[in-house]
Amino acid sequence: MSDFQPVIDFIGRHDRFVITAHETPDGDAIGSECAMARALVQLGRRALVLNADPTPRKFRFVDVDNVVQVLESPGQLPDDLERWALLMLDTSDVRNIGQVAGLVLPRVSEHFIIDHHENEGDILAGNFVQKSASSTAEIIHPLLAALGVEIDYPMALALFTAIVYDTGSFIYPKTTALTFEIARDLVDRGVEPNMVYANVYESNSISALMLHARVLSTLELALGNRVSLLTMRREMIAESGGIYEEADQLINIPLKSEDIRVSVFFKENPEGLMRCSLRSKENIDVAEIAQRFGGGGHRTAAGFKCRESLEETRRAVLSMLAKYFP
Ligand SMILES: [Mn+2]
Repeated sequence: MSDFQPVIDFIGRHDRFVITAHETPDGDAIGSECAMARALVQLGRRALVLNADPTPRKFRFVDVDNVVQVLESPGQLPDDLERWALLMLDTSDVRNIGQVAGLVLPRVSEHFIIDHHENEGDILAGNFVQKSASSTAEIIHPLLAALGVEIDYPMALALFTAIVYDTGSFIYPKTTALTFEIARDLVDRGVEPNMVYANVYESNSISALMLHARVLSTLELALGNRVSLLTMRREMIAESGGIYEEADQLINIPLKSEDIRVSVFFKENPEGLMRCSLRSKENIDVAEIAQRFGGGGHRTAAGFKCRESLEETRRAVLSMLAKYFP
């Protein structure tokens, strides 16, 4: 309980909160925000959820109160923003919250971070970063108990979805007995795991399937078939009619081959911004590589925004990985 005291004090000091999470929000970002917003309202506070990017279609079912908005213009912000506090979830890097960093962060009275990523630096003030947690939702669940919040069905659904997403359905390395204890509690509160699975993993469009076919056809192998590379160009998104986020799980496919130890996925969004995602098995620390390029993440799952050309970045990533495959 005492671990949470700084967060409890932060919530005690304020009555209005802007909640945000990282750009291109994922299941953990959206689920954590929805649960936290509802919990704050239960505690008699006001909560405004503002993100840099839209909620992916497959996660909209957890936003039962329809509270998650995209911050597009300063007109959406309350006039008395200096009386509000900012709660940043699922990222500890202010470069990773898009326009919220410029429009909200400088004006609020205080901000606080709840996160589980292995990023270095850029933690400005109060924070609760637990790198061992499988997900931000896994931190929020016991926090809600410490705050005296009664976890209702919408909060349970949001937290369960967040955990399912961030643990790859309870299989990624940070999945622990605590993860299952929390999941058990959430199922006790009415969450149906198959309903969550159907929404998150069986709700893609046909255009997503066509996009997957194109991206998978770019597969290349490097470093003695230990490293795989996938590339999604924005033309592939346009030609297939798919959506950028619909490709986010493809990075896991090469890892199904026993020999592949690292999966690298270059993905260009419709605006032309190229990101690089990295996944690894065993002792290969891809967070370290992502940090060298200004990004971050976890030991086995990390990413960064490409600042150099695709060819240069690709060469640099492969040369950093080469030490693992002498
Ligand atoms: Mn997360």
